[in-house]
Amino acid sequence: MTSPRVVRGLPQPGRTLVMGVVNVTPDSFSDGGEWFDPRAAAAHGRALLDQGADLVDVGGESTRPGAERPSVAEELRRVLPVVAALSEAGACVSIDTMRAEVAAQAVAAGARLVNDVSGGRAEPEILDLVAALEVPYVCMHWRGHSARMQNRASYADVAGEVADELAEQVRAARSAGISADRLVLDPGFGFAKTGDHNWTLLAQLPRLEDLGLPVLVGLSRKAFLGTLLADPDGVARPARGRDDATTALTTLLAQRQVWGVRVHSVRASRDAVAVVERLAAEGAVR
Ligand code: PMM
Repeated sequence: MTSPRVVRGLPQPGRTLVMGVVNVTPDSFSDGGEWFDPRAAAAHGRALLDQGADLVDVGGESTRPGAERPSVAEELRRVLPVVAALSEAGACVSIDTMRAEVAAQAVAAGARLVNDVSGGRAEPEILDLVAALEVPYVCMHWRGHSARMQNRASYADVAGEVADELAEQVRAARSAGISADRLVLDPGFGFAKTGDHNWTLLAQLPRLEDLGLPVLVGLSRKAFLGTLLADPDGVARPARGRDDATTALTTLLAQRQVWGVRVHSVRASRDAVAVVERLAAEGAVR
């Protein structure tokens, strides 16, 4: 079964959506520091739009394992000007935050989607807020903050447990009043998961799709790709060298008709989706 591809309030291009990443952080594993200045971050977001991003995901907290959390005031200082500038430029902006206060102010500044990597577990009141604001919500599988999450990477059946725990998070979101047509699921690759867990979960994605909601996948530049592409001495490929593998994954995921992919290299993923769509029109894929 493939999951639905329509989310109320978001673009519906009839193909896999490409969400571009704008991390306004000093320390993200993938691009840490590069867009820390809000003006640089907004310019980067505009460049991602030019490359064809359907959504631009703005985040002010690094979720790298072991990262320290910024204060609420600092997170707001990082993201608000970027959300405002990109919304003004016509982008469909997503706010990547676990905090209700940040989500509220970002939506007031123009964000149209709340991407909560804790899926309501860090601050359950974010669910009430999202329900009241009537904005779409990404509910990601999560077992704890970055400082401790890798201690919780233990599963007997990773896909089954992630699906069950996500279903529980979705129940909480639904009972807070978020409508089903505004919900997106995300398996949370790399969050309380080892590289092997990521591969198994990716291979068994249909088990999450069986929950009947659109699925967003964030695999871009993640560590398990660095391990896969390690040099002959076993040294992991650095984050920047993982974009081609990321694009290969986008191709496979577009063929599976997932709702969206969250990536750093937008043009490459948009090209991959275009290729899949063109071949699908010939009846050659799926
Ligand atoms: N990964 C990161 C941050 N935010 N949001 C969603 N929905 N899914 C993800 O997999 C996800 C996320 C960490 O990656 P980054 O440092 O490249 O932003």
